[in-house]
Amino acid sequence: MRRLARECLALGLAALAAAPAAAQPARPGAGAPEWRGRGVILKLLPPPSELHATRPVIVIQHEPIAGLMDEAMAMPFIAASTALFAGLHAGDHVAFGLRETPDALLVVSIDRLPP
Ligand SMILES: [Cu+2]
Repeated sequence: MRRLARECLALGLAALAAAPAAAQPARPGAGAPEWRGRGVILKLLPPPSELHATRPVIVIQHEPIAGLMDEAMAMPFIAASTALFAGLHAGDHVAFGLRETPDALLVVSIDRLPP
């Protein structure tokens, strides 16, 4: 279980490292989420940050995501836009949407839930 979580984190970080700066523009047309998850925000990192020089990153302690990740874990995701972070803080419980794009698995929506 722990090993899987570490591998997923490694994959997430590899994806962050591979995401080209050229793809930086926020994508309002990112489209409907392919997966939906729930979790707690650990970090909101507008660029530049310790995890990415040019793209916004959110670190989430997420519950299992049906069809994508069978395990709960803490991991970073690239967000489609820094604007998604407005009004949110570390510790907030959120529901979020994910969409696969050619350069990254993107968080395309974030909604705060009651604590
Ligand atoms: Cu994960």
